[in-house]
Amino acid sequence: MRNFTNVKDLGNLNDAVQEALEIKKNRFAYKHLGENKTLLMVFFNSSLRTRLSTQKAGMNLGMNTIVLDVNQGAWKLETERGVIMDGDKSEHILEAIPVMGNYCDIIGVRSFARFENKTFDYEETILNQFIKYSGRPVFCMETATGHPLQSFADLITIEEYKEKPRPKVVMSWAPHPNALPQAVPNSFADFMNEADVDFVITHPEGYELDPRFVRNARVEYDQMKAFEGADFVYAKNWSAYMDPNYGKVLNRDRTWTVGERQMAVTNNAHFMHCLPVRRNMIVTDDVIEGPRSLVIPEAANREISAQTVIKRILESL
Ligand code: AN0
Ligand code: CP
Repeated sequence: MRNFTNVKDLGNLNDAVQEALEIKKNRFAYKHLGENKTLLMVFFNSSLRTRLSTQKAGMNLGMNTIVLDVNQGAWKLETERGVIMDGDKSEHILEAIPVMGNYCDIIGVRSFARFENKTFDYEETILNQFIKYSGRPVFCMETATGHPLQSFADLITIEEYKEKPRPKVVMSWAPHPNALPQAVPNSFADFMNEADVDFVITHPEGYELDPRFVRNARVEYDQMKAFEGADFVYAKNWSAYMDPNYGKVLNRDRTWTVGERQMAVTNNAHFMHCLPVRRNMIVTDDVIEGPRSLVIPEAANREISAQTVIKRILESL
């Protein structure tokens, strides 16, 4: 694998999950692969899990890791070509990227949607600039439209906890005070559409996601109906995708907050969320602390998804 930007880069998904589960049994088995190799992780946005789990994954593989927080200590970067740089940006990303490429063997990028220009976001302009100009393999650590390392970890978690061959997985919108990206729900839909699950998406009207990610998934506007018989509930907030409301918060309706009322109609479902989560907006204290909550094992599997991806990239160098 050269670059990792979406589910298709993993090839056969079942094989990828099995490989991840093998790695989990002995995470130091490939320590020789990364010897004298450097992983650079570039963050344009905050992170707890991605930062720690990906760094740990690189170390498990014997790599040296460098982390750059672009907005804390680096020069402010211009990203649009053709701009007269007489403002507050000291450096252009078109120089910064090849310079970064010189100091490493693999680059991970975190760069959220900006909601200023839907085309700029949905063409994955920043991620593609890294792919084109760094001269290095690049992987997505949540960029404008996707978070495949998260969804891969989610799928590994579902594989570990499922109690039937083809579980019902329901992804539910839930309220949040701020405008969040569609990256996590886009990727989760992408992975669930490829996995052997019965996949349902539920959200209020106006929160329809990009049809390229939804594909043939069932969309149910009645949250209680969607939750009936669910084996896994995957909660997430996202801002509107559809024009003219792209990037907007349309409502903060807390009847959508996942609580005992909704969980009661499920098949004793496991609760999932990628974290960070706002309690009593997205999910109640009782549900996230309850015995069916998987938020901690899910986060733990971020190390495993990252290690599987970095291992495959190292093998292709
Ligand atoms: C981000 C998001 O919703 O995309 C990161 C989640 C992994 N969440 C926040 O910014 C709160
Ligand atoms: N789930 C996730 O990617 O968390 P961070 O934003 O803390 O990395």
